[in-house]
Amino acid sequence: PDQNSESPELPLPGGAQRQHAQAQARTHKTRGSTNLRGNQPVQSSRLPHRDAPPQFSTPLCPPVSPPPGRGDRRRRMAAAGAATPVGAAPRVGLLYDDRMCAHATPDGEKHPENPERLRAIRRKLDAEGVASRCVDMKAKEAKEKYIASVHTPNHIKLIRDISSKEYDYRRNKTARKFNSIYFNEGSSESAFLAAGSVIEVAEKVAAGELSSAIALVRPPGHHAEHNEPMGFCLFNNVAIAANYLLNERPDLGINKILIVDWDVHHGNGTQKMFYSDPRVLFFSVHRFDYGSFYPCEGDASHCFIGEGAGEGYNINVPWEHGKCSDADYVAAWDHVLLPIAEAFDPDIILLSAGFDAAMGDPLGGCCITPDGYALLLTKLLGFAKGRIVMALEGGYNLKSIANSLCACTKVLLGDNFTYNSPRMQPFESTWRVIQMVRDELKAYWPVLSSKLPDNVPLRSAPSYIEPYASSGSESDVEDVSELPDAISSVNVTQVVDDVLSKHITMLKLDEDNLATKNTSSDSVQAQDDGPVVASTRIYDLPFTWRSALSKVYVWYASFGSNMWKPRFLCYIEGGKVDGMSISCFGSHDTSPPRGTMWKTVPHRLFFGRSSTPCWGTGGVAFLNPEINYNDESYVCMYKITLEQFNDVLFQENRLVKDNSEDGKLESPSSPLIGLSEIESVSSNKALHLEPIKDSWYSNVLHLGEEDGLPILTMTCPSTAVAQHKSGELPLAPPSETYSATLIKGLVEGKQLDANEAANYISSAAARSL
Ligand code: Q9C
Ligand code: ZN
Repeated sequence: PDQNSESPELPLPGGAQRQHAQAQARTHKTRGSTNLRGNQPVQSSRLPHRDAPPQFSTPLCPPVSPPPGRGDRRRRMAAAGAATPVGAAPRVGLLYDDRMCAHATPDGEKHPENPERLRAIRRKLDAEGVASRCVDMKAKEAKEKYIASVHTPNHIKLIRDISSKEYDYRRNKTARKFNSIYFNEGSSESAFLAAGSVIEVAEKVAAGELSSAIALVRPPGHHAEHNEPMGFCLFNNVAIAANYLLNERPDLGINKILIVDWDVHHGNGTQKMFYSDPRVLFFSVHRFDYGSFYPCEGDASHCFIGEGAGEGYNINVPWEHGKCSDADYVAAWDHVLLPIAEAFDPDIILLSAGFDAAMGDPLGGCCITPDGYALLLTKLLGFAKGRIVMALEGGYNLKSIANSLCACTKVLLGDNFTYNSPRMQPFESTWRVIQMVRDELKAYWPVLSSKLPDNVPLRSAPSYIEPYASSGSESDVEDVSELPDAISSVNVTQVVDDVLSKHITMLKLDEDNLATKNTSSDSVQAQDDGPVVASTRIYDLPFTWRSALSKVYVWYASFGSNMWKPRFLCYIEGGKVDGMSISCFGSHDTSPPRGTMWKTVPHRLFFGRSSTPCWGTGGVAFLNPEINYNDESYVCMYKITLEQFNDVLFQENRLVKDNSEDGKLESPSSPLIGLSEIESVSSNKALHLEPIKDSWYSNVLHLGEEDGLPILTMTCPSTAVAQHKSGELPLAPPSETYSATLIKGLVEGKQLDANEAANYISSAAARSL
């Protein structure tokens, strides 16, 4: 049947999924002859065409197929020769250990990666009576020699010593040298326990003593690199366990490991550790947002497929934006992960189980439901005789992680479940991403060469990335004349095509560069740096986020000197105007605003700080981030791209540097406001930018919407307002020249006459906060 006509319908009772399981068991039994590498992907051509729907279940939305019930699963596992005897309940290891709660912020500062995460999960598993059905396990510290298979001696020494007394004075300073890392007196022990715990459960599952297992560990691991902690991760727990099985325990017969990383962030550390290792197939599905989502590295893109013997064994599914749901993940499973897993035929699956793609997560911005996680996990149980080891990575909404993990535990315990979450469609972008990934990998996994179903119902991208399409409602916009023609007909597909075609150009460029590098006489340097890694820097990130954000429009609302357009244009075009003592660098994209518009907002305007390099002595304008309906402040709004908004934000916060050596400008390599930040500022109204928390304008406010685009401004955080109130920070009237600039803005913008404008400024300067 045409699977498209099937898709909107309810689960086929016992249908596709069971077929899948049976096919699974068959192929496991029949697979015997392997070629040289033992796991050559080409094998898959002999297998049933697993990715051709409907046989391979859902073409798009989740639950065309219910997961198998208890009985089905036992039968399947028995057929596949699973450790669990027929009729016996699966033995599921559950490792929880309070000692991993010792790692916490040094001064009790709030942090999403905190000890409550483990406790919340444990409470839920207890309350649901799920924990008592599992095999209780305790943590063991990892031996250094095992950690040494993925980390440098220096790194191990740092993590071992960081909690010692000798570090008391420089612990915080050391933490600041790394990206998104904190340490306290408990960090060392927790880190060694987390790594040891995953080893412990993986060994038991590999040995068949357990059917599957869950290690509730923290700190998480998948961002940790060879020689540095990163992204809340100290040791790469999953990578250490994988190496332990492969290198230390040949007796257990684990020769091929599938690592599935469904944390919302890219598993950059894990990817690197197995990049040229064909024994480990690494699959990561994550938000990429064209390179603007943490960790903001190009190697999260789909072009990073591994190298040398490991070519084809690294798979990235990089989402283009947030709001991805069960449907998107199921599509990635059905059309990328499962067909490859089938061909790879792992001996065990290690799951980097972050739950920050869960609905309600404060960092992830996606919306996987607990049922969604259960379904994804169920689909994995068909491989490796059900030997799955889950290791916690991220996940920051306590309720979401507890519910999701509970649903997963029940799946491992063999409980029957029916998918009950609302059915959604995958995004258009999901289909495109999946196709890109398949194209990139089909040479290695022929099963991916088949055509994806067409005419599937698809959701269009979330509105915050819908580029501006001229709507005809521009009567309010004053300078429509400035609208370049080019922008009027842009659509999402266009945006993506642009990014991709440029991307392809970059690829070619880079290959050329490499070729010249390798043959030129200065290849001496390349030797010094170790082997030239052909895969690095192919994806030019600054370029990528810029080209993506250059198609997204926002209204930037100015309330200070930027209200005078010639002064604002300095941030776009560079240069300076009357009253400014230093020049602006300008934006990367120097095209003028697509529109200008005035509004008043219910926030208090005040003047604080006592001088600036640009305007000299006197306070500068801030908007109190707190809403107060008794206040009315003028804002002049410019319709600019999100790329330009970031450039303005960089300049306002002095993040652009003049690199004196070559005279080149240096600005941050990743945006402060990417698509996910637009998302979070739109729902939370304000976003205090962590990376620049000590800068003056580190707080981005969402002041509403105009023609479907967010109105954003930048001001101080509310902590600074409190300091201004207490006198810790000065309130000061603006200098003559600065206030003259604001007045010119209000007058030339036809909001007030000169007198009114002067009054507006002086009364704002005179009022107390
Ligand atoms: N704009 C894990 O989920 N965020 N780590 C930094 C910078 C760091 C997440 C934000 C997120 C790390 C294991
Ligand atoms: Zn994460």
